[in-house]
Amino acid sequence: MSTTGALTGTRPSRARLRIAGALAALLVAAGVVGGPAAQAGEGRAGNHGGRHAGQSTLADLARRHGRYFGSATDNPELTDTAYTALLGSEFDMITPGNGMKWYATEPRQGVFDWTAGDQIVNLARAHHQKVRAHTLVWHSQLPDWLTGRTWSADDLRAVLKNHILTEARHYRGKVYSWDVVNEAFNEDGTYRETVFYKTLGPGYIADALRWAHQADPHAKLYLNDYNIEATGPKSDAYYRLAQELKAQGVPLDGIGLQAHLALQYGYPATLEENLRRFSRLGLDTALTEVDVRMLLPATEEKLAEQADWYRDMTRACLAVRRCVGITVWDWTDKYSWIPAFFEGQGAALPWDEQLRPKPAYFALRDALA
Ligand code: 9MR
Repeated sequence: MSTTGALTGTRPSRARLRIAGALAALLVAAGVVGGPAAQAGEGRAGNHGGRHAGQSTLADLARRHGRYFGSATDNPELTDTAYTALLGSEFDMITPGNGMKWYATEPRQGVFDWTAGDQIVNLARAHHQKVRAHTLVWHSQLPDWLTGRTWSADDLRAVLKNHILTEARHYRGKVYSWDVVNEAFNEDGTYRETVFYKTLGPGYIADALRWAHQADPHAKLYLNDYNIEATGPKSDAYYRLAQELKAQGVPLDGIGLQAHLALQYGYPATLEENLRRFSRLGLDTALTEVDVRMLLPATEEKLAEQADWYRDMTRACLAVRRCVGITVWDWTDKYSWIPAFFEGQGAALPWDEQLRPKPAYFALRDALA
């Protein structure tokens, strides 16, 4: 994926940065957030990843606003018990980062494998968490049998229908929502030339939503993409498509704004306005894959600015009634996808690689409090 920096926006004032920096320093001094005392990375007694025993979690705080607070996770991380402890306690919504993607669930045509997805659904159940399921139709992480040949429209349509019906039926009643189609548009608002678009035309999106609804009538059905946090050609394309789909009675419930942000490209200043216009169409919205990366090394100032962005995004969601919740794309820098995809960048999540809370975590609490 190439998340580009087409976004522009206002940056927080230096005064705000100083205040955030001073606050972080105070928290470090008070031993609330990992400073030198926590450098060894040991879990401090009574402190659960920044939260004191008995203190409310991000999910508790979000719930008071009628929202959820979630995290993505991935199967290989689930052997890390310090990691799963916080995953299981701090959040009330889980998204499998990879386990429900086409390559994982239908590795051979017509042969389905639910191992990875089920593991995460079962873990979520054990912790009384809901699941945002991700994703039924995407141009990336497709199995070789699908990408390695050409398809007639009739054959690909049958393959797509079978995949959606089978997977959405398998998880029927077990997931809160589905990202039915992921990343369907280019930056300029034209349709991405995926195998589905090229073979089936733009109608594949409406078909996918209808089949998903047929298979799981209670799941909330989303279209999901990155770089659509601000208004602009790409999010306008979703707005127009959503209008059309609603007018045609296609079962679309929400738009997922991934929110893979980068400090060097500026904050999406029109986020709230953007959420609001989808709301007015009668759609839910959600921030579905939030992270805020930066050029490394992370400095106190960058972490303070990052904290401001997490706070501002959360406030934008809370300000719009139909923004139903926020999911971070995993919660600790230890398991972030960023360093492997963007050389020299990282530190994107609210907890660091030693699972210690960063200023962003406290900013989230602050926004939700
Ligand atoms: O988190 C996922 C990572 O483990 C995979 O290697 C990567 C492959 O593209 O996909 C990541 O998740 C993506 C998500 O499914 C869709 N939006 C962008 C995410 C980051 O690439």
